[in-house]
Amino acid sequence: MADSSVQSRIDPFIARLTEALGPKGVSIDPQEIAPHVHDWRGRWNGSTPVLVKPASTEEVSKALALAAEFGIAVTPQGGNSGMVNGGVPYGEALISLRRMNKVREVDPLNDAMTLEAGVVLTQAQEVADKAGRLFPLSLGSEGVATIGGLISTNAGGVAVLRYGMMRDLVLGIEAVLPDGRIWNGLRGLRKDNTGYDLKQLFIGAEGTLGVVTAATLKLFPKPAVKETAWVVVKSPADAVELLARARAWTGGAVTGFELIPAFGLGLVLKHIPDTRDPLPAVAPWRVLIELSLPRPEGAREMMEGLLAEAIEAGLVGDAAIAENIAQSAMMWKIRETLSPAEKAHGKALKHDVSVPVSRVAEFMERGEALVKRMAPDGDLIAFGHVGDGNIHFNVTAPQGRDAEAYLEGEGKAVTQAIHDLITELNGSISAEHGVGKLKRDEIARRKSPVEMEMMRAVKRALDPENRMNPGRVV
Ligand code: 2HG
Ligand code: ZN
Repeated sequence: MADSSVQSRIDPFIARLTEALGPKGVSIDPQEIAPHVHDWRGRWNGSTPVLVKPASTEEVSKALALAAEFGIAVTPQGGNSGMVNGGVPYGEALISLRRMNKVREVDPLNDAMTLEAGVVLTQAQEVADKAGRLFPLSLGSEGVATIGGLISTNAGGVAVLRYGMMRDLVLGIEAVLPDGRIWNGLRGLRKDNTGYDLKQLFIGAEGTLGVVTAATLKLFPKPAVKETAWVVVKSPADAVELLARARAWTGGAVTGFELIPAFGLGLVLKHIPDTRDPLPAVAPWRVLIELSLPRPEGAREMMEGLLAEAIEAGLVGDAAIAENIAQSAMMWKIRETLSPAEKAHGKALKHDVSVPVSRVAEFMERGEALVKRMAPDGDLIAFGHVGDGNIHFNVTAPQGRDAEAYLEGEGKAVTQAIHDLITELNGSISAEHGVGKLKRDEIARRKSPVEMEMMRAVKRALDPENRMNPGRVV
């Protein structure tokens, strides 16, 4: 985007955009643009000549058709809460979908709702709730993350164990192709075997194939009651064993099962206001368990029985069951603020990895030994979705060192060693957060040539000019 021929096309492009979308739909105001061109963790700073703010699918279509006409590359953006440098523009025109925030339809009998891309996740949860249903996706940034971004990154979060990733929650999508054509694939069908499932291509594509403008999402019965427990365990191996027992004991009612290290808990208590340890203990790990049940009767007894049996079996040292919503909210707050607490502690090498659940314990043991050897002065903060085999295995730069230099320099060898271990264990080096610019080279190195060639073929077929979020994913 830096070459002068692009520069000369930008001004007429912006003029035509403004004609097509009106002044509300286009901004070149540096102040308005500023929050869109760096990420929330402050690691990446980009730039854009223009912020496009369409209010409808037709406006997205017009904007992309003009971008095609003028040969301008485009970066789509939702809530800008991504983790892999996927939504920050580097000279591309930036399309923010936030003004597209309408609820198009709620269909309780079909357990479905159709929302525009800019609807924020907490709003989506509320829409479902008002209809007497549950939209189960739940994650730390739910107050800012948008449906379009969550689809484009195939978001995960803390309920994947029971309800799956975003990919599993989408029945249909509407998307605008790089040339401006609109594809209305908003089908609310559970069964549709009419060829390739094209919506799945756009889910997790990080805006590299087109712009997702709306989606039909699955709804679920609203649980009548949730039981939350804070459980002290001595090892990830015991946590995994506890999960298997919890699932069997409750007949599949486990909706949350999150691993929290004592060190991370300490960071939360230190950096996040109004937090309190639910059950002070010396053991190195905690597990947050949530059960969701259709009826209150017997719910508490179910959790108590599970924990009593696990204590008896030596898997659990101690446990506290939340007595009320405030207590369970505190437990969840600790879990959800691990990431910001880690950020307050210092910049970290982020490893969003997964292995089969049966290999989590081995990964944790070998990974910990590796960090002790290669980064003895860094802090390991390993936490997260143990029930999905997905651990955020983060390592901070050693105290007193220039963190950025470490992350860009010798820290890279630590990442390589962790990724080698993950590869050996048949895992993924990006379980949840996606690829972006951050892991683009890494997936190209680690996926087989045939897999990369299929991905590139899809990209070429839909975006032959490579104008959609170029330099991300493939
Ligand atoms: C979480 O599970 C998020 O809290 C963020 O995916 C993880 O900061 C991280 O590494
Ligand atoms: Zn996560």
